[in-house]
Amino acid sequence: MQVSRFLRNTILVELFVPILLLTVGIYHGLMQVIYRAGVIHQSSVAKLDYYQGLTLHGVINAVVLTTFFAVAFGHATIAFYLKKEPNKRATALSMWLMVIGTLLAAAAMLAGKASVLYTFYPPLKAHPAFYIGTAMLIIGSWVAFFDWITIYLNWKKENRETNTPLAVIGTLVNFTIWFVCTTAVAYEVLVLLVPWSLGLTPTVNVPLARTLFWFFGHALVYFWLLPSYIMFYTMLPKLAGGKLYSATAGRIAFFLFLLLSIPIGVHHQFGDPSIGRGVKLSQSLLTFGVALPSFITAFTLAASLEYAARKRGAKGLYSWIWKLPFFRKDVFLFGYLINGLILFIFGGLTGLVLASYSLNNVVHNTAFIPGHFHMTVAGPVFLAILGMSIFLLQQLTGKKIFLPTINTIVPYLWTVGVIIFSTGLMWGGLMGEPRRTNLGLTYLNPASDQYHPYWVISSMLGLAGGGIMFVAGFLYFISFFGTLFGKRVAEPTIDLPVSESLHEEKRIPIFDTFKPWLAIMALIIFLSYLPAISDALNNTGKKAPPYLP
Ligand code: HAS
Ligand code: CU
Repeated sequence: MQVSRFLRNTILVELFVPILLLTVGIYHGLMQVIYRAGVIHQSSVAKLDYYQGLTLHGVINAVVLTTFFAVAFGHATIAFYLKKEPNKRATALSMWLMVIGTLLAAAAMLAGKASVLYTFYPPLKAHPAFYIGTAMLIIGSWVAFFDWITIYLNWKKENRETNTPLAVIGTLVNFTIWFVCTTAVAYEVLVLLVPWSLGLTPTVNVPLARTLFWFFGHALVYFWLLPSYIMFYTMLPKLAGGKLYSATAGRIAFFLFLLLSIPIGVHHQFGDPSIGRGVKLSQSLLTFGVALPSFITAFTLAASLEYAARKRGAKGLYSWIWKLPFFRKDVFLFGYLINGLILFIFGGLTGLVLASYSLNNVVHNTAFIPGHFHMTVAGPVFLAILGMSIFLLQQLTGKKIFLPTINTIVPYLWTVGVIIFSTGLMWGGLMGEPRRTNLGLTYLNPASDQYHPYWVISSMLGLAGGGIMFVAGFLYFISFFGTLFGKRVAEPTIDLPVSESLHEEKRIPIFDTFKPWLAIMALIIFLSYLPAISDALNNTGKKAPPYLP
């Protein structure tokens, strides 16, 4: 499908800016494993310290890249499926807010004035530019969303009896979750943190800030995940050469995410003394509930992949797997998506360990947590972002993929790296290895009185896996930038792969409307968060003085 030059350029900028910054983010990933394993203690290249590097790593990779990509991919999906282009002014405003906000936050981090990690828990305090920049990035993404709502409503008026395309349902569900959850972090930032950072208020209610952060922070992980789910449902079966087993299953999964993504943030606060046990237990149970749409997805996709393989003539109970197009360069996106899914089996299962209120105690705040989340956010999320970014780049510029063999093996290399890396971190975590700690300076430093040799092997595994991930990332950059600066060979287009549904998809009105789902969503959030916020307001303890890193 042809799209206007304006939309093409906007999407390209929204892919280019975060991928360029990602070079910094991935470099700091490598420095993390090097510091943690105690190989070197201070970066001799950029003179950045451990927490400054960890903040850049987390904010760039997990917040900037994911938000820019969700907006760019949203533009592509809405335009492709609804055949309507977004409003020029809103789209330009959205892009500039995101770009300028990111530059502000990046300047604060690079200047060493915002080494507060991506969770910016007070009493860690950052320069106001960090908070204001992040807020602008978020508001920019809202502007794009508001415009898509108008496009959707107009489309629906003209197509009352047509089922809204699954990818559009996914995009609108995702940005609704995003809009609701970011209002809490906007309150935290604008009402609590910015005045405090400017010196206008002397203290901050730390339990309230943390509770508002996690109201946002857990839903954030599904905001990262849902663009990948859209690709899994609407593209993967087609790329595999088959059909989607059930599109209705996809609709159910997206609406369940709408209901359950937000009211479970307290599972990140099982160790917070300010929140009562009843809230923790109920949100632990709801967390098991949110695994349901992922289980639905796992079974639907496995059935779709098996169908594709059998269509290609595969036989046998399990051997059909080898008929899938793992290393075919023309469907390289398949490799990115399938590797993400394989990692997500382990990422999801470790999430269920963490969701258990009692088991969580064993590993809370240990290296087990980054072990878990590198198999989720650095698995299905990151691989889908990389794959789709180079896919869209190729189509929107009409250029040929640079070094296509390299591009095809990147996701496999990355996956091997993540498996080794996460195994090291989770093993260490089970032995009490802390997260967010410069082990090389402390516990793994033989000269220190904190020396703790148990964690030598686990952090060395982390180093080996992290090194492989770095190489895969580096190869990706060669392929991405090589494609960007290559020669044009075709007309620019957007042609997303579209999976047909295996069973004829009848329109079921309840799965083609938002209103009742939004009402239930509001009710569950209200019931689960009213007691959490009330606890946070009432059990503040002593107000903490600001701590400047
Ligand atoms: Fe998590 C902490 C629980 C999913 C990210 N999580 C984190 C943090 C991050 C994160 C970043 O309850 C750390 C935050 C921090 O800095 O403190 N998580 C869960 C649960 C799920 C889950 C229950 N997490 C994610 C996703 C993330 C993510 C997705 C990013 C995108 N997580 C927790 C908890 C904590 C936590 C606690 C707090 C821990 C603490 O103490 O601080 C569930 O949504 C997971 C459900 C998933 C499944 C897997 C389904 C499998 C699929 C693959 C199928 C494969 C196929 C391929 C078909 C049940 C869909 C077949 C292959 C062939 C070859 C044929
Ligand atoms: Cu969570």
